[in-house]
Amino acid sequence: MSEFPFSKVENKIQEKWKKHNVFQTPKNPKKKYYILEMFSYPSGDLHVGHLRNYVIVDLLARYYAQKGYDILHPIGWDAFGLPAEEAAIKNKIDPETWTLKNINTSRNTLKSIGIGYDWTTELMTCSKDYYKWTQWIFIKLYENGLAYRDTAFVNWCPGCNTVLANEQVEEGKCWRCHSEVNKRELDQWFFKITDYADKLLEDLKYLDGKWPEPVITAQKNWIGRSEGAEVDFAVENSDLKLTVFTTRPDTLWGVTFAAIAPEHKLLSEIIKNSSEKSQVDEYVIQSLAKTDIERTSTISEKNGVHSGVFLIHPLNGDKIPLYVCDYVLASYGTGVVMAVPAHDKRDFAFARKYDIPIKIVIQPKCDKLDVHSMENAFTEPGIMVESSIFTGKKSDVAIPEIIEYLIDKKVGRKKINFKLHDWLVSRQRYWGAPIPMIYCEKCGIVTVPKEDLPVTLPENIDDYLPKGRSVLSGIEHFVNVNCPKCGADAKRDGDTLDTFVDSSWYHLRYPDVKNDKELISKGKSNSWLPVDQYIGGMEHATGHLIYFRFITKFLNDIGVIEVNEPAARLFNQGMVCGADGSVMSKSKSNGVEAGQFVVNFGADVCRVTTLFLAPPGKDAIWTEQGVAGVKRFLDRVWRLGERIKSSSVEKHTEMTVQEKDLDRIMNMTIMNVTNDIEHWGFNTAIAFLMEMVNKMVPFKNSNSPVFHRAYKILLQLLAPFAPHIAEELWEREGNSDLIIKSGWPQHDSEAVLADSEEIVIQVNGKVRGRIYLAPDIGKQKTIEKAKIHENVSNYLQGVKILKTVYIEHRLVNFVIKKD
Ligand code: ANZ
Ligand code: ZN
Ligand code: ZN
Repeated sequence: MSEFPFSKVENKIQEKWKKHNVFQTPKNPKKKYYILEMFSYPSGDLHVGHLRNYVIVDLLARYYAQKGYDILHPIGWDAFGLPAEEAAIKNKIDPETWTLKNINTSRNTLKSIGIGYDWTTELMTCSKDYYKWTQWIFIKLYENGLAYRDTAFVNWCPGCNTVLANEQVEEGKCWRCHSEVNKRELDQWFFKITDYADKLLEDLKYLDGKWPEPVITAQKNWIGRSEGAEVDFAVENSDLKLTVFTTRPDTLWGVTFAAIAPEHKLLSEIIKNSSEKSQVDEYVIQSLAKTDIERTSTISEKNGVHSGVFLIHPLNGDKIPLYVCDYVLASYGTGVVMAVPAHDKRDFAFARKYDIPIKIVIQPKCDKLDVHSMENAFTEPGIMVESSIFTGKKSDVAIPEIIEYLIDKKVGRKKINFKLHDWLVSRQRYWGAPIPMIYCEKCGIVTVPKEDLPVTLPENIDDYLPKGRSVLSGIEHFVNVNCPKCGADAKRDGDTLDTFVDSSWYHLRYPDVKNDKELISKGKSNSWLPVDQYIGGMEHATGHLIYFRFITKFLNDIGVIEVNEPAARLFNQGMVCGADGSVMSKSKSNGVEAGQFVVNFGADVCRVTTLFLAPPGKDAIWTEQGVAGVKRFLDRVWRLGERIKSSSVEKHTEMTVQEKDLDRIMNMTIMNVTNDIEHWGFNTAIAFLMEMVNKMVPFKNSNSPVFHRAYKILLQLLAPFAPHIAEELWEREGNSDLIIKSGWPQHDSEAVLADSEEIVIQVNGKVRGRIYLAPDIGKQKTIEKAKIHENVSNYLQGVKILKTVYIEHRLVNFVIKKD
């Protein structure tokens, strides 16, 4: 039995595509579709797990192209960053050589599986004509007051010898090398992303239903909006005051102590004459060695020391002892907390431990609390007691009135806080975009003039090893410059930018990669933005995906682009695991090397296996049986092609019973495959194609016009999944044009309707999907099928289904609880 001769065919077809320039981006798109996978890190050898993302994106690009859309499907490399540098230090080659070599390897693999990129768009963040614009964005942010320098306690990774952004610290450890992160006080550059906190949160509503719910929720929590008040407390025997942030101004009369963060800027000033100074100093040193997680963990016991200083309650004049406590974070709110043991669990435990008085100011409606018998804080709303003029009021209702009262007395104000912090962007490492700033003794901080951009990274340096200070700051010919304003001797900034800055805007460059006058022209921006479909891993929910939205919004605000969100739709693909069940990775050596796999089995087997393993959103296990099954399928398609080749088409006559059956199956397949592609059911789409082939193989009459038509349709439907074999067989059918230009088949609803019915699936009354089922399938099966529908299942993840409405032959509606 003959097999698909992939090694002969695939190369030839790739050459044919190249000759026809099929994947070139159209100049003036009418119906545009911009599809993008998350930026690739050039790690060199790719394993088949890496390919999932590329293959999914390519499938959609080809599908939409076949449907007549104008496609932008670009490729580029997130080429700066630590791994290149570490490899350089280890192997004594420079990071650029290492990076370019790796890009070359990855690029060849992607070419060998025939991904349809427009290679003229290829960009890399380490090239001068790219990072020129990264630096330009930095300067624009600076000019708009959104980039600033500040001394701050920052996350320091001793393993990487550099600072990290909050988003790069995972459970107190470095996201890259997993060293324990500690705090260091350093002068650093920040982007003021907090100015965009409100917009980043507000605009999530536009992404509802278009971005995965877990990403939206993760962003909401990360931004962490919290409404409350700031209240000023005077420091006793001093002119200083401390401001607290509280979400519970209704508990103000119950404050019995206050707590300040160990890193608070005023702390040393406040305790300078205190009798407790030495014990506070010691406590501060201990706290800084801890991670934020350790400090705020709900299981560890809260501790602190008395500062020896008292605050004055702004409303009743009480003397309030001030403690220094490491559970108070300097980076949130004001770094000072008014503590109300009766109504806050943490304060309650602390008060019991240090024997601090507890004062009840909110009573439950029915019960009556007593300080001595209380076993925990009462944190619910209730009726205010012993609270001056507010006594007797409902606590939650009184909050706005209390804030008015504070404003009136000039001791407080309404305040909205965000958990989101400003984005720390300077790094002390070599392999990144230099920060385009100059320090002049006379002029202060001066930006590099636009015509002098890019500030290029010095090449061939002796030592890439950071020594607790920036690598670049040790390179004389780099740091010493003349001030662009006054000409005097000045110094360049020696830090480089976090690579997340590079990847925050790359999607804006692809439509206009060659433009050396602007980041993107108005015309290109209007033609192509935003990205229509973005695809990548869930792990970027609160890092890259927040930066990417922030920079897009900023560039929109200063008129560079017209869009306000970077990507209209987002899809999170799952991971690919090796045969051992754990995620494929180089370090675990459970990866199947992609280049070699393609040599052994061919690109199409590789693609279809990847897509057939599991729904794209779920994790999948790569197995040899999976590969073998797919190979068998493509070989059968190939043999169908040989049968067709040696047959001739009969004149159309009245359809036989078998022909009617095949015609119906063909129409069902068109409908199901189309529907599944649109709803992320690539694996089930392949299953439908397999079923169709299974029906065609035993079909007796090779000369039947219906058989020939079904075969043609099969090739068209198969093309986005297995483009090489489909193209070759299409050519053998005598078609002069490429299959991608042949259009997408339409099903004949009458032929289909004869046998199945459409069921609409809703979640809370909104249509989230459709399935086609045999009329006699019954209630239970229908509901089961509806639940696992790819799109619908996204909405049902982690929520409680309160009720399932079923209307026979028509509809399933899941009523869920949303919190
Ligand atoms: C008094 C109070 C009484 C509070 C009460 C709560 C309950 P969210 O919702 O997360 O914004 N807080 C303020 N700044 C803090 C900091 N830097 N580190 C640790 N805790 C801090 O929480 C705000 C509440 O967390 C604030 O309201 C404050 O305690 C505390 F019955 O003030 B509250
Ligand atoms: Zn590290
Ligand atoms: Zn100057």
